[in-house]
Amino acid sequence: MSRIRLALAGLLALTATGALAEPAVHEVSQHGKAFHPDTLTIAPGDRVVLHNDDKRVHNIRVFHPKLDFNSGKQEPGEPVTITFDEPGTYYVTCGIHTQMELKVAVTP
Ligand SMILES: [Cu+2]
Repeated sequence: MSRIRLALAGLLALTATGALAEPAVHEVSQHGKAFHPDTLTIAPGDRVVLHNDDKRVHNIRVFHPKLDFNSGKQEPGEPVTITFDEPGTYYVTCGIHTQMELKVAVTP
């Protein structure tokens, strides 16, 4: 069997055992001008959904070489979804309430 065939067979086996899992969705609430929870450890490709459970507008920001994100105005009740594709440590903040911080560790 060629090397390519072996690699393909390995990939199919991984898929069959579920090792290549579907991306997970992580829910985060914003209330009291804070993220709850305020730290997450996730896998590459996972999504984080940030819910504005405050009665005020937020503005979700991520400043990172691999992810430059700006939600614009996030109204109360409005969810914002961020997909983290690349491993690394990211800090999600609010452009209005700069003391807000959510640490997201993306580890393979
Ligand atoms: Cu805010």
